[in-house]
Amino acid sequence: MARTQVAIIGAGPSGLLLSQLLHLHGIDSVVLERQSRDHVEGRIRAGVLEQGTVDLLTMAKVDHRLQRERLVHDGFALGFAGRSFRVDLKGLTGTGVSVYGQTEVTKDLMDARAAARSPPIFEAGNVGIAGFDGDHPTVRYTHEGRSHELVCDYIIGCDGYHGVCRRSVPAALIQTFERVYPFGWLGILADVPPASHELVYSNHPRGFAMCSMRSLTRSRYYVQCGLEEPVDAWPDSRFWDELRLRLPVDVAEAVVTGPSIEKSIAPLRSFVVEPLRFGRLFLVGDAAHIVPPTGAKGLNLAAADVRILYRALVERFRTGRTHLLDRYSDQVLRRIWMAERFSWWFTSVTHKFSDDPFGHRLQLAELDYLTGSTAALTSLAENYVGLPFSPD
Ligand code: RFL
Ligand code: PHB
Repeated sequence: MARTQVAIIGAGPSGLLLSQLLHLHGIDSVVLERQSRDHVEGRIRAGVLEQGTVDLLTMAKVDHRLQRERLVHDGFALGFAGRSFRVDLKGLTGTGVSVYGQTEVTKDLMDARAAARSPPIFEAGNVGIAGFDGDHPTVRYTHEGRSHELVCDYIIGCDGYHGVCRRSVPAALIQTFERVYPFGWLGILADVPPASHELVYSNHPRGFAMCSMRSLTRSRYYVQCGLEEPVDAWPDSRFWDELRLRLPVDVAEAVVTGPSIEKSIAPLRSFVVEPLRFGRLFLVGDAAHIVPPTGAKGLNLAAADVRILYRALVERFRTGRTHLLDRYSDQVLRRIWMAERFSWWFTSVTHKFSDDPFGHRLQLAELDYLTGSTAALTSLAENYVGLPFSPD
């Protein structure tokens, strides 16, 4: 039977970042991951980092490549009613955002954990957690055909929306809040230069579209699509045609097409559970909350949870005091609900919700108001770049 101080389930960005920060503070952890390293590194997901997330990655000493390769964006464009409007993030808030893929963040963290001779245990099967309502939680799993048991002080569920940790909590102790949207995002990645040097979010009567990027030679584009549509119904040519129809004309004309190197459909969902602590089990990141990707908040919110939790764990192991752990759930839920609100709102004003001409007119009025009001724009900008953390 093995022992560690903190057992972390899931080697996504939350689990890896928590493990790395704990390691830098002399706290020992084991990360168990269901998938292979290649699988985890190959998932194409988020692309925008708030400055608070960059700062945390710097604290975790995994910002070497990030500082060199990130693209700093001081604004983004909103397309609607045939026009395009720039949101000057830097001018409105004093800060911008960094474009650097989640794939790269994950790779940097994996490299750091491997360099510290503490890589995750990949392809850990049948992970089961127990005893978190008492003083001696345990994690059971199988690896390379053998069964293992890990005894620990705390279990941290960083295992995403489909993970095992949240599902291990008795139903009577946990409350779920959810909103499912009647559409998804079809995303493609292509090795072509981006159509615009900044991101573009476009409200169009045919549905939402957006332009993002991973580098100056790799573009990421999305179009709103039906939930029932198979990816096969979207050959590249159809995707490029639909994208151009939905973008402001100047952006559409600048789109460079090419073969997709990844294409997938993600459903949109808002989801939160409360609380996030159950005795010696804590939920972090997508295991506890999901936002629709419109506000680019998913990964940043996961990092914000880690920021609060690692300090609470450091305090507990240094002094024995649990007051910060006791506050974790309430503290992170405030920020989570603000991000839920913003992501829901930004989705609501940019997407097509069935054939609803009245609703579409309201969206246009809201966007029109935004472009004419510094107060409204500042609200959008301060949420997009990430709300400030309370002083440490
Ligand atoms: P992750 O990244 O889902 O990592 C969870 C890890 O846990 C593993 N796991 C298990 N391991 C062991 N035993 C089990 N029983 C396990 N069950 C699961 C999984 O294999 C996985 O490796 O959660 P984490 O670390 O909290 O990170 C959160 C972010 O990944 C997430 O918020 C964002 O990627 C959300 N998201 C996006 N966010 C954005 O800001 N912009 C985007 O464009 C964007 N696109 C996306 C996304 C999420 C997606 N998902 C989850 C389907 C696109 C997709 C497709
Ligand atoms: C992305 O680059 O994948 C991305 C960027 C911003 C978003 C969503 C996705 O709001």
